Amino acid sequence: MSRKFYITTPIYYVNARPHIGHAYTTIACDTIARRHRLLGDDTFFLTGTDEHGQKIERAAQAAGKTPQQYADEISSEFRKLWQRMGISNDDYIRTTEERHKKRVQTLFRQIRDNGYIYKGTYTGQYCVSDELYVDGAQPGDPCPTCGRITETVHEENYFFKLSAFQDKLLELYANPDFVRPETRRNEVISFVRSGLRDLSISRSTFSWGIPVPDDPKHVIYVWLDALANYITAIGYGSSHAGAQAAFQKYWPADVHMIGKEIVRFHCVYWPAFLLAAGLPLPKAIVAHGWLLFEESKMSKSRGNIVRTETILDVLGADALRYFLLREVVFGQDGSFSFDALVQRYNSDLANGIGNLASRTLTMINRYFKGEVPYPSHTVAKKPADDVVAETARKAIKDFGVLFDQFQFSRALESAWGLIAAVDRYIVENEPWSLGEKQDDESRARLATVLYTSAEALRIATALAHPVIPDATAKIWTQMGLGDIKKLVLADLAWGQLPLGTKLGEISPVFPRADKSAIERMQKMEDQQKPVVEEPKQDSQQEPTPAKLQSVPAMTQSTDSARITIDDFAKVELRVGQVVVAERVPKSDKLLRLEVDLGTEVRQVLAGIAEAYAPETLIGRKVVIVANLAPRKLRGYESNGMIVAASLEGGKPVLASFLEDVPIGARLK
Ligand code: ME8
Repeated sequence: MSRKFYITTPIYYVNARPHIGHAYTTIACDTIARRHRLLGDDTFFLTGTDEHGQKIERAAQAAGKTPQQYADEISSEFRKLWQRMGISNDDYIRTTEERHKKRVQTLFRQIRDNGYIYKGTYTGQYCVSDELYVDGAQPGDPCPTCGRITETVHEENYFFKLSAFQDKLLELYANPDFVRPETRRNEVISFVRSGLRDLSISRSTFSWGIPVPDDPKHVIYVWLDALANYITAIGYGSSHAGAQAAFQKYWPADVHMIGKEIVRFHCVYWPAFLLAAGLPLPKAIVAHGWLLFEESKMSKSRGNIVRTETILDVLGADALRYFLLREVVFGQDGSFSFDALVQRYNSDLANGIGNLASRTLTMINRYFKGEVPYPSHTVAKKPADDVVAETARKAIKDFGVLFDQFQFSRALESAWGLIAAVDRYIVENEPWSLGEKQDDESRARLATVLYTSAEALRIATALAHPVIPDATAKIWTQMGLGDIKKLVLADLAWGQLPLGTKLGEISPVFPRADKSAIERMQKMEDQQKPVVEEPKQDSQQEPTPAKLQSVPAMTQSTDSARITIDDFAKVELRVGQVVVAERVPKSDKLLRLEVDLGTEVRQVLAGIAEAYAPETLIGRKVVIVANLAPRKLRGYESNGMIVAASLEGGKPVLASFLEDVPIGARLK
């Protein structure tokens, strides 16, 4: 009887378009799901979008749309991207779907009926970006997770008796497989040991959410709503027999895969909700690290994202899948760069598996009329043949063990170790020289060398299939082996390549990428960023305004120091309005500002406290460098820079306008 296997990604917020950070988790899960299907497991792979809550409501407002319109648009972008990438999810859940909403209400009722929900009043700080109640924070304090300023919430809420689960949760963490990797498990243990407070699980000051059953003034806390997707999608709370059977079959999940920033929600809140509802717990929660770009976490708010589409257009989905799983040590943070991507692509895909396939199959075509030759077991057999077979056997074993421990990088290393071994074997055995000779011994040796190479290629291809499904499916067909989906991975062993197999048509699977691939991808990404129009070549027109920061009179600008209009276009200067200004404790110079840019409110730290009293700045329009990488100053994240002239002695004077200008206007 086949085993069941249920794996989930987080459901992604619809306040941002998908980027390769989201693709990373989805690819990892897709790869695991594919491997389980090949192993014969009855596999269910779920992904979707998280569409309720204050953050989405505000993002929709800023975009001038209703939350539903907004969610529809972005959710469909995620869905289309996964389709384009060939992601093999079995369902796609949206939290605004009726099926989800009803079932979340059922879950709420169940927890309430079991005595774990009570009404109270919450006064405290809330981070809208993380949709997180920040215990112990004071008004004006930054969120410990993202550094954004928290908001004060004072409202009547429903509370969940989280404190009742402290001991039970600690018992759960005794199982080392429940939270992985170890570092995350330790973090969770120390968080829970430090004491759990009851959790507010409803909000009443906005309405974009699922109404609390029997009290629709409240909407259910977005994290309870979102986490429940893992059970609602497979039929929890449904009255249909089919859905109930699916829930019985697939729940509990085998793996919830997440990024490390949402560990607390998954490893503390989620199991507690399930325990309160009397439901079984997931078997493992696996947290990976962050993809970094230009040294900070890739995210929309930092403006340092790389779109997946760019890589798909230039190198294809397999290249991205391989790169992310091979290059990033799973569990740790990893940097993304186009240079590294192209380098890996060329060394491991074009020159690695791609080259092995084309050279081996081309020689079988040339010397054996396209039929897999019979190896010799007698005169033409050499110890080197057995070494390749042994390397392949070890790769099959190691790949499985490492992969099942989520060590994708090392698993791929073992499969590519086999490819490197065959490459060396081919060089040392020179099949092209053997092919020149007509004597029986040379022919027999040639047959053995090509059979050995082809068999090793088949094994590497089978192992790599879940990671690079398109290319391996092509190699499989080129080898004359038919549909790779029919492969039974559990039976994979050396020596199964049928003799005399007629090869299919051969074509390169990974054409080499040259340097222009990097430039093309870079350019495609730059084009996505807001562009400044070129000034018209009109002699009557004023030149581009002088720099806003004052330049000491002595500074000579030389040609080499000049920048092009494209360089200038990279700087996004916008008009913002100060909505909050306050001194930063223990700093004479710094003010903490919250600046409304029309589409969002940014926290910016500015070194202007000696020149401006904070209260004089409220309501003032300022110019802000909006696309500056964020940095931390005295524990606060500063997201942008206020532009000021710097006078002698360093006194700053804020840039301002004589005419009224709308918030958000771009300077160019
Ligand atoms: O947190 N590196 O949604 P989200 C690696 N809706 N992974 C990244 C990443 C990066 N730079 N950026 C995003 C939410 N991710 C909630 C989840 S689940 C019940 C609700 C991936 O849109 C990673 O998996 O902020 C991370 O946990 C997830 O996207 C966060 O997506």
